[in-house]
Amino acid sequence: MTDKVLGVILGGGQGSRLAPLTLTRSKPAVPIAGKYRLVDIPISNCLNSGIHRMFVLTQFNSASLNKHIKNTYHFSHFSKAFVDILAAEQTPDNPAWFQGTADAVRQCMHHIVSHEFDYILILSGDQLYQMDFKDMLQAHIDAEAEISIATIPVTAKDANDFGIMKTDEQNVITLFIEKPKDELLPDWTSDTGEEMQREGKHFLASMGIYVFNRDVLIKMLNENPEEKDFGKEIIPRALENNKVLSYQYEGYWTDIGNISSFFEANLGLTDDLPQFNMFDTAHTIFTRSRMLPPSKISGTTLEKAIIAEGCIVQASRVEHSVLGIRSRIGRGTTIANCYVMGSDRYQTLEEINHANNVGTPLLGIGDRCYINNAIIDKNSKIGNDVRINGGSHLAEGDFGFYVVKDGIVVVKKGAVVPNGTVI
Ligand code: ADQ
Ligand code: ADP
Repeated sequence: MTDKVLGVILGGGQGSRLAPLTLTRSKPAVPIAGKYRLVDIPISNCLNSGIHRMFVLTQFNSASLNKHIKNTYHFSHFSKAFVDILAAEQTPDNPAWFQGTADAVRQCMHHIVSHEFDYILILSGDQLYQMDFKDMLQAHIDAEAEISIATIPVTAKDANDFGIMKTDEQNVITLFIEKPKDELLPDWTSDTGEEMQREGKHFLASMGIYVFNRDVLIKMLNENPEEKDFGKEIIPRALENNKVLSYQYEGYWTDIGNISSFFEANLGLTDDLPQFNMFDTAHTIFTRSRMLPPSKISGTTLEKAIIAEGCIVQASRVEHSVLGIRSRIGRGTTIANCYVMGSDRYQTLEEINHANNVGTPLLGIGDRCYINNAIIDKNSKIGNDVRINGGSHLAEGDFGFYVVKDGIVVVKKGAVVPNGTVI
């Protein structure tokens, strides 16, 4: 069954909600959980579900994304598996970038249809979850559906961020509204089951995960070239002409498309029993194997910390934080509630001596710093005695080498933060 499926991962539009992490890289290449990239999540879900052919659609084709995909997803010459990046491209008929999710698929369709498949599985690139798509495909086939949408019960507070639907007794979707306003919500409750109702989850939300029969998708995209978006246009129209099934999922699933949800999802991994289980060998998350040395830690109290490979940590305390590959943290420093992404390389001893002689910060985080509520993007150089204390007391905005969003301080990739800086 999964041989007949092609995966399409929507890698991101402008990526403005995740800025400044997307300033110099495309969204699928944003690092998560210390050693992965966002795109590893949907790709791993496909591979674990037996779907081995996929395209990643991205608005711009960054060097880091290309390198990551090229270096990570190797398949045997004897298999048909591939992970290919399709970036928005100007053609004689189309000078524009992708205008929305459906437009992205439409513009790439000439590449996609050259492969054999009966079903196309469309996935978002900015969600954290471990789902077996085989079950969803089986439900789609059993119900003889033309389109299936994975759905999840949500509360009224969350309902206006999602497409919300209503179904009949056979789980066929009868009504759909994209991101309804608060005043409309009372009309949109569903019977989501006893357990979900107890949690106050009365609304059936689209997870932005779609299975389309090949011909149905091609026809819809060709016939309605003005329709740019699945949630706003394609799905509402499909209800008029097609059998659209809801496949209800109740596992952990979260959108990580903006800074605060991205931050929460990363720090959530430090819980004793995280909702997203990186230790589940049945759902391995694949990523590049880098052959990094083990991490070296000295004099540090660690409390709810995730430490990736290749780190050198001499901090006094690391708490409720994720330290990414090759992170270096100096003596006497406290890191709390932070995602430190780490570095792409190590400095040589000569570079370190030179920087020490001229008094410029080293790659990583210096001595006697206090850093709380922050995301430190890759390759930043944070000096000694720096104090960064994120929180709602800070004004929001872009302050050059850092941005404050929802109280979270995001230090930009490659930033140099001088000794003694206070934020
Ligand atoms: P949103 O997530 O708000 O809602 P959207 O911003 O269109 O929808 O993004 C969906 C996915 O496509 C994301 O991974 C995004 O990065 C990517 N994407 C967006 N524009 C793109 C473009 N131009 N090119 C390539 N990729 C692009 C959708 C549905 C809702 C549903 C939620 C669930 O519309 O109905 O409830 O997903 O998260
Ligand atoms: P990741 O672990 O983030 O996937 P790599 O380990 O491949 O990334 O390293 C990321 C990038 O850093 C690579 O492109 C590598 O070439 C680059 N890099 C390595 N050494 C240096 C250096 N001395 N200066 C700048 N960039 C470097």
